[in-house]
Amino acid sequence: MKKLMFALGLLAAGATAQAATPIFSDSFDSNAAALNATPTGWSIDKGTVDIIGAGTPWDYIPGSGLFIDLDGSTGNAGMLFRDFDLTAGLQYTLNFDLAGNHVNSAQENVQVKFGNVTEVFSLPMAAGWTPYSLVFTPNQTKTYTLSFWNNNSNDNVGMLLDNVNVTAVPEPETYAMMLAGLGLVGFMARRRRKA
Ligand SMILES: [Ca+2]
Ligand SMILES: [Ca+2]
Ligand SMILES: [Ca+2]
Repeated sequence: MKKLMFALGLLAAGATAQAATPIFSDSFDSNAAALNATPTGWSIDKGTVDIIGAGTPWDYIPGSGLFIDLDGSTGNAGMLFRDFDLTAGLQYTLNFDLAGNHVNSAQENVQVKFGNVTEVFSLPMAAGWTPYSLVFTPNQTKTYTLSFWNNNSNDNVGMLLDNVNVTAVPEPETYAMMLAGLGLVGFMARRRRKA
């Protein structure tokens, strides 16, 4: 019985360690292409973004379906954001692809905020899709915001965004707690048999 519980514990911890659970994914391909638009499930603050790509005059990186120009067409780059209910003790990884401004050589930066983590990304003109990731481990279970905000406005051309996804895995400390929990279950099972 003891050996069985130990083996089960290892199995559970191993399986969880390998499997990052997908909790969100958006290729923006299910939207309708439009300038100054809000992709489904997202919100926009401070300005606008464009949904461009396949089937539009602005298919800068063919084969990507639709994607986001983070500087819309109103002279103010919009902050693209959405909320996530995140659980303390899980480690969340945000993955996304950015590409450079494909029209002019203006220096573009995109500020990405994921929960309490903020990082600024920059790519030269016409740079292709570049994968980035941010890791955030909440210390409280609550609603957090993910946002993308292009800083360089006034020219209606920003960096491009596609393939945003979020996965979750338990923190290493959580594995230890899971193992301890399984140990307790084994201990109680043994006690029940003795009683
Ligand atoms: Ca896409
Ligand atoms: Ca634009
Ligand atoms: Ca710009």
